[in-house]
Parts: sequence; C-alpha cells; structure tokens
Amino acid sequence: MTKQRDSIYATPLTQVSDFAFDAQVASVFPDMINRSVPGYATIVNTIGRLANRYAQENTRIYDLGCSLGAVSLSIKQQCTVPGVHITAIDNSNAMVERCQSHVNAYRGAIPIDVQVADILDYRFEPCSIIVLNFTLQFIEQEQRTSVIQKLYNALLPGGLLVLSEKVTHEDPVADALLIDLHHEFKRENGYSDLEISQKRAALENVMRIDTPERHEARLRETGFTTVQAWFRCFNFTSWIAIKGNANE
Ligand code: GEK
Repeated sequence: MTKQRDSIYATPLTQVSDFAFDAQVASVFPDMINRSVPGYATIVNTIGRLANRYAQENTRIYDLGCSLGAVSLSIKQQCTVPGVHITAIDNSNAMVERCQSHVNAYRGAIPIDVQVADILDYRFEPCSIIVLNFTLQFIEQEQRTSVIQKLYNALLPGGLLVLSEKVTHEDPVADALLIDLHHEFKRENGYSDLEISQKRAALENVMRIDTPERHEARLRETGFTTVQAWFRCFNFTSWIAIKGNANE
C-alpha cells in the first residue's frame, strides 16, 4: 500500500483548529505517525510478538484507538495462539472505514472485527490482551483512572495491557531536552519548523500528557502486579502491565 505524504500543516494557517481524526488525517495517517513517533514501527512489531506470548487460547484481544489497524495486523501476523480473535475499535468513522479496508487486504487465521465505538462507554468482554497504543493520551485526564480500571476488570488473570504514550517530565531541563530531541527527529524526517509548531498548537487542547510516574502509579493503583516500561525514546514510552493470577 503506498503511503500518502502528510503535508496538513505545511502551509501557514491564519488560525490553527484543534486536531481531529478526520478524513484528511486518516488519509495520511501511516506517514504522519511513522514520521512523528520515534520507534513506532518497533513498538507495533513488538506488540505482535508480545501478543504471541500473552494471548490465551480462545480469548479476545482488544486494539483500542486502532486507527488504521497497524497493531491488529501485527498481532494477526505474529500470534499463533489458537482460537484468538481481535476486536479493533476507534471512535473516528474515517479511521474505521480505512481500517476495515486495510484489514480486508490481509488473509490469516485470526479474525479482526472493526467497530466504531468510544472506549469510554464500551462494554468489554473478558479478554487476555488489551492494547492502548498512543490512545489514552486523547482521553480526558480525569477519566483515565476509570478507563484503566475498566480494562483491568475485563482482563483475565495473567492478562496483558500494553500502554504506549507520549510523556512529559517534572524536571524542566530534562523535559525541554527530550522535546527538543523529538523536534529534531521530526525535522530529520522532513517536517519543517512551521509544520512542527502548527501541529503542536493543534494538539494543545486535545492531547494532554502525563508523566511516566503518573502512568505507573495509575496502573499499580488499579491492580496490575507487574508494570514495566519496555520501550523508551525521547518523550515516548511503552509499558507492559500484567494482571496477576488470583493465587499470586
Ligand atoms: C496505532 N493505535 O496505529 N474511543 C475510541 N477511539 C479513540 C478515542 C475514544 N475515546 N479517543 C481517541 N481515539 C494506533 C494509533 S492514534 C495516535 C492511535 C496518534 C482514537 C483516535 O480516533 C485515533 O485513531 C487514535 O485513538 C489515536 O498503533 O494519532 O497519536
């Protein structure tokens, strides 16, 4: 599939509107996320491998905020556990439409059910794996603990949550350095200073980021027994959180 290049913020805008996952963003999404998130391909690939380790036979896997289905397809390609099925959900119609056509283009043993739905009011079935790959950051901060609690409750004992997020840091010197290194990464990937600053303004009201400490405390508060950052590059982190078995 050829990637359409992201040039959404390339020309000066008189007023930068809030970022939205609309048809324009959906059409350039793979290019946008690969050029914006350091390690995105590694993270998506590794989630497929983690799924092969943690999926339990005949259970469901959720890909939440699936966008175009990259995580679901990585799991489909790498997980050989029998009887697994994936539910991929996103609340953007434009994303779900394109996701469905991506998913249709791949054959394989694991069925992927793509649904338009909001994580906030979704009723989750028991499952062995849940993935939030750069999705929690778009949910209001006040609602994050109850979302994580709902996901913890849906996971079977031994179940795995993968959480990837852009993060901020308390130490202003460290925070400024990591933001700067991220902007340098974007410039090296062909984004201009104008594109970087207009995208930043667009995201300001819709993406509020927590510190790594806040994420880890939230995961532990809700009951996860193992919480471990497994990937980190600049201000981007991915964690695994495992729900212990009842007898542990
Ligand atoms: C990937 N995971 O390629 N309910 C459902 N979906 C939501 C909600 C919500 N409340 N809020 C936001 N989204 C993907 C990348 S992108 C990350 C995830 C990014 C969806 C939103 O529509 C978008 O598709 C996705 O979460 C976030 O691995 O663009 O930085």
